[in-house]
Amino acid sequence: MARVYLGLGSNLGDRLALLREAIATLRRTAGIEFVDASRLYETEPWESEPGQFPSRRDWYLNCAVVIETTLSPHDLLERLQQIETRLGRERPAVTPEAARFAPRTLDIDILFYEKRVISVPDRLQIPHLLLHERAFVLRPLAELAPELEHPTLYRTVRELLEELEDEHDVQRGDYPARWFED
Ligand code: A4P
Ligand code: MG
Repeated sequence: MARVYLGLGSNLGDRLALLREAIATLRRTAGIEFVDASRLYETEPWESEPGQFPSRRDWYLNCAVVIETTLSPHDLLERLQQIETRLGRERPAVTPEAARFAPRTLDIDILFYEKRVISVPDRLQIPHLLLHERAFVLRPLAELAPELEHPTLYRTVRELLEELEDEHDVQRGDYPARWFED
């Protein structure tokens, strides 16, 4: 079994229901064992200028999740993309850059897969290429794995968070700690 950290985000529709459904689906997926999830965070869209979207309606709900899996990194990515699609992510056929930052119902990124370093450009990069620049990833991740060391930056999640310069607002949401349980 490999220990894997995921980043989940949603900024469209019933974000809480989507994230709960994502966890429920992970729990049912063969080859995946759900271990734990962080609290939920209300986060300012990272692609915007800090303060550009004062309305919380445009913000993301983000969390980090830890799973154990027997799936290979590529098989896991495929499975996670199926979950994204099933939970109704809209992928508008516009330019790749616009599609990248379009509102999405659900986005699941693989942050860490054990200590593996994988680089298949445009297909699979592990650790996730931007995780160390993003408070919306590091804040929830630090709840689950503060001492986890980034395999190429040689900094723990806690250190990355301490050294982070990300002006985007990240606030712990007003949800129960065990929001993902019935
Ligand atoms: N891919 C490569 N490596 C990975 C990986 N480690 N995990 C490839 C998952 N996917 C990976 O992803 C695009 C391609 O990345 C996939 O085909 C896969 O082969 P995608 O999920 O189709 O598209 P995306 O999510 O729009 O792209 P990406 O790169 O995940 O976008 P970002 O940069 O993560 O943008 N602001 C806040 N506050 N909170 C958010 O959650 N999310 C985004 C998504 C932007 N701003 C945000 C948030
Ligand atoms: Mg993604």
